Amino acid sequence: MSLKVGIVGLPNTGKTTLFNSMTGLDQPVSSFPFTTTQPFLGAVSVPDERLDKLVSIYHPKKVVHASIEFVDIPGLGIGASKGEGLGNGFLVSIRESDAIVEVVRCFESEDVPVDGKIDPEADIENLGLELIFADLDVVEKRLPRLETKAKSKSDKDAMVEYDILCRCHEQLLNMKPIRDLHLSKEDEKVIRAYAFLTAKPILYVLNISESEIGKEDSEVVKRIKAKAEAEGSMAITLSAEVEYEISKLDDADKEVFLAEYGLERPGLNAVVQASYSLLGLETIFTCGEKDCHAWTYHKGMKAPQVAGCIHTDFERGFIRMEVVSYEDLIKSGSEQKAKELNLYRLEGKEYIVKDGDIVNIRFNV
Ligand SMILES: Nc1nc2c(ncn2[C@@H]2O[C@H](COP(=O)(O)OP(=O)(O)OP(=O)(O)O)[C@@H](O)[C@H]2O)c(=O)[nH]1
Ligand SMILES: [Mg+2]
Repeated sequence: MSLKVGIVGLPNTGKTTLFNSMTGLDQPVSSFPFTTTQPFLGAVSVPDERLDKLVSIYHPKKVVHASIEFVDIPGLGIGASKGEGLGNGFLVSIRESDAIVEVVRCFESEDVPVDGKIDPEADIENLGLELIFADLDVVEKRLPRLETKAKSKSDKDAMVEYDILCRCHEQLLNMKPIRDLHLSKEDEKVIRAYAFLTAKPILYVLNISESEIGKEDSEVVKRIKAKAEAEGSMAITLSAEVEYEISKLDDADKEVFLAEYGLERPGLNAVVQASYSLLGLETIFTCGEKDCHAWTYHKGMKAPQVAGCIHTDFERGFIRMEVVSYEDLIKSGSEQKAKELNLYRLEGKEYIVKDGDIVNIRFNV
């Protein structure tokens, strides 16, 4: 399942620093704005403590994490929609993303220049406006033609699409993102092809100063988090620079470093996990002596489709799915014990798979 998360933000907010820490790549970072001039793609494996526990039960030869792709997108300057900075040519990279991680500068640093003062709320507002302008552009180009078709009343689909697009238009004219309309699943489907930027789920990564790590959130951060939550988005704090340093350490040093900052785990884990959940993804596992494997599927999928995420033959020839929940397996301590306790179930084609299920697929092609 190939899903992409676009990392967006104003220039010099720490996007590439974050991208490098997540992917282990080394894309250029500097204190000059617009360092990144081309979108760059990297795969990130999804940290999952459940998989680590399963490995301690099965001792497999191989461990495979689920993974998602992140794209480091060049900074979007204020006025990008009017051609400022690198212009908005990179909006297409955002359009191609399934979800957005917006990096917001909260850190103070004399080495990294900033226009005026550090103002994360204004930055979020301004970047949001750029995306709104871009969507408005798309809607306003499309509406007149659709209106003619819809008003002729002969084309039912055009009438439905016109109605939804008018609602989007009004929302955008009020300078609000389409995401806040909370469209129904059916309506979303009708306008999916437009790939509206402001309709994409968003995670705000608030890039705070090193000295703020582990402390109570500042008032600004509290306000941003509350607003994100109210609109059904998410916001987390981390220091991209510290995350980058941590990512370069081996496991033992990592523990020490994290403890020094009073952190239980790297902030990156939260970024990846939140992105995963914004994308509506969940995980199942297949486990054995050979390998422990995490697989990604869309929340709400039924057993045969989920089986198809592992192998198309599994969907085509699906018979049954043997399932034990993660909690039940861990509680019993081993597969054999779980079987003795009758904790394994046989599920059929209508079973809606649950996050954390450990599965064995029976199929025949
Ligand atoms: N103090 C501090 N500096 C940071 C942090 N994150 C990034 N920086 C610095 O900020 C500058 C910009 O970082 P980048 O990662 O290149 O930022 P970017 O958002 O990718 O920038 P563009 O590609 O130009 O849009 C660099 O000098 C980084 O070292 C942080 O958490 N704390
Ligand atoms: Mg960059």
